[in-house]
Amino acid sequence: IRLEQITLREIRLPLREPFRISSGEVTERRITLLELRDVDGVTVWSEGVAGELPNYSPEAIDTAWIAITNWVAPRVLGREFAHPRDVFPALEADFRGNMMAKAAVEMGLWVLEAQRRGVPLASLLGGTRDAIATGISLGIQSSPERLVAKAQAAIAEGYRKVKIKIAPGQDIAYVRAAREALPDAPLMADANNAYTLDDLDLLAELDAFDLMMIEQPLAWDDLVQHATLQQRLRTPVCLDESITSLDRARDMVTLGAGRIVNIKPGRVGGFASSLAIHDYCFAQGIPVWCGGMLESGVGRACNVALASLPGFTKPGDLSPSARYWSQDVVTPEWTMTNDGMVPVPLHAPGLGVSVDVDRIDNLTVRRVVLH
Ligand code: OSB
Ligand code: MG
Repeated sequence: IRLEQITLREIRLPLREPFRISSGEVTERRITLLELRDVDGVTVWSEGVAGELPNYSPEAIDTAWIAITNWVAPRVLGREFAHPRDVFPALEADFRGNMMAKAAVEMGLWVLEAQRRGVPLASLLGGTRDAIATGISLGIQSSPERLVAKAQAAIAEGYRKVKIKIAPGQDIAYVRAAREALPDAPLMADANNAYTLDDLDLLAELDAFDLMMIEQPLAWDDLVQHATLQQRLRTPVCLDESITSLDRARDMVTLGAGRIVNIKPGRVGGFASSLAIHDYCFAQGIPVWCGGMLESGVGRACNVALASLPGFTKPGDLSPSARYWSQDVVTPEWTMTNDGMVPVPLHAPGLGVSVDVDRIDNLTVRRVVLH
């Protein structure tokens, strides 16, 4: 595979409702979309997951734009790769971090390879499932009552998991209310780094609510303090932000910093890195699941394909298009069955959905063509 051109765009897609986590709120998603064209004229799409602000990881859409333009694209354009798995090592050689920027291009090359071979992306990645169990990620609500209403509606819609975003002051009362209203539901909490070890006693109170896991309660780049916390908790700690590579997943296991990993391909530099983390966790008996970053239908296709691998044994944050957008940028839009399953598109090559280029043109606020 050899790329001839990358068209980089930013689109703005308004969320149907604001999404609030401990570190900030999003109302309109600024999304990086890439159109990659190879030397034979085959074109495919991919998506970058960096958000407007560097409040999840150090990357943001504006820094990823620079990184893709100045450092990722020049390492990939015009260069022959025998297999997309060779792209990530080429990017890692002399270029640190910037995993979201790397992933946006690296994942595009996997999509390209799938498209060229005429196989679904899920098959190229080694997927074994034809549908993905799906959970909903509920942003912080204005009251426990509103959370309860949303959680009940989600369970009624068929979701297999409800993830409750928490922050200091919006934690125990919220989780307790959800648990009392839904005694048997698969519930979990995600703190997005809102706590420190000073909060050990409070976090230990969450053990009373039989949560599937508590996601990233401590600092975004921490492993050692999470190990201390995991020793105090019965509930499994799941790491998101801290797992930026296979090495960090190994460190998590070595230190006992967590028992579950949320894999987001955008966070770890793309599919090759995601597959390595998946394979390692599978061998170690560590369950993984696929997280989300409020992706459009393009990024969602990548996440759904990845989540079809055998180690993804917990429901992913892979809600259908309508949970996020009044209209997605792909056809067909992503849907969920009434028992909470998102079908993997196994009858079309590549992403398995078609991209609505006219609509994307209308949503585009900046665009650059890289050769
Ligand atoms: O921590 O998993 C997270 C969205 C943006 C940034 C961080 C996170 C999230 C989500 C959204 O939880 C999950 C989704 O895309 O549905
Ligand atoms: Mg998270």
